[in-house]
Amino acid sequence: MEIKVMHQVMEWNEDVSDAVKAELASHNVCLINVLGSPGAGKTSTIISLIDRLRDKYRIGVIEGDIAGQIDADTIHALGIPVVQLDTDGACHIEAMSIQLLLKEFDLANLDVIFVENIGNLVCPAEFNIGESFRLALLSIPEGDDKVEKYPLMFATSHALAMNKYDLKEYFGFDDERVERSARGINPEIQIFRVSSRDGLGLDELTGWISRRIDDTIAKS
Ligand SMILES: Nc1nc2c(ncn2[C@@H]2O[C@H](COP(=O)(O)OP(=O)(O)OP(=O)(O)O)[C@@H](O)[C@H]2O)c(=O)[nH]1
Ligand SMILES: [Mg+2]
Repeated sequence: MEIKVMHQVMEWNEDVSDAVKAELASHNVCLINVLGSPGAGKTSTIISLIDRLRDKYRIGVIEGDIAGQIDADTIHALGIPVVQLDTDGACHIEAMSIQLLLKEFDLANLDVIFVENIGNLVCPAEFNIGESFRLALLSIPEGDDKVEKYPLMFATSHALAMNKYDLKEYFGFDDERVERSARGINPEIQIFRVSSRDGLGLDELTGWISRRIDDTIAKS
């Protein structure tokens, strides 16, 4: 019985995800689902990307957290429209929440919405939220075995950014292992080595994201 209920929730989420996609397409808005562990650098990376993309695109942010609004306050201080989604302890965001939150934005005056998903390598990967594409972050201190141990997130993401690359030497992190295991389960995945702290690799990541945004907007 429990499995059947879960199955229905998943199917329902897929329907709502499709509806979110259609609504975003009707307004020419690209939604980017940013995933990764707590502390992987999701907020830091979103801020770095906003900095590099805001002259070209009108950007909004949805901040998912299980409590508080620390990240939303940080984004708000940049003068970017932001909505905090408090999941009340739930470990992921569902499409229905995005559908409701879209009403808080002036979609006619936006090109891009970043969604910072809940810090978690497991649950968020299971739920489509109407995103145009997924960006997964894996930070160096988490270890180079994480793609093998938590494959779904990396199998379903369009890009993987190894963040905190400035710390690589301290952690003996084998980035080739990560690249091999990610390509093994997802041959198309784009892989970037970045540091949101010192800017390494962010121009490449920004260039790829910008092309994906342009493709999405052109298709809608
Ligand atoms: N050395 C280094 N530190 C970083 C880098 N990116 C982020 N940090 C630091 O890592 C910590 C966590 O970064 P956040 O951006 O808050 O991470 P997050 O994934 O948004 O965290 P949650 O929202 O709590 O899940 C902060 O102290 C950042 O300053 C990086 O590239 N290098
Ligand atoms: Mg954050």
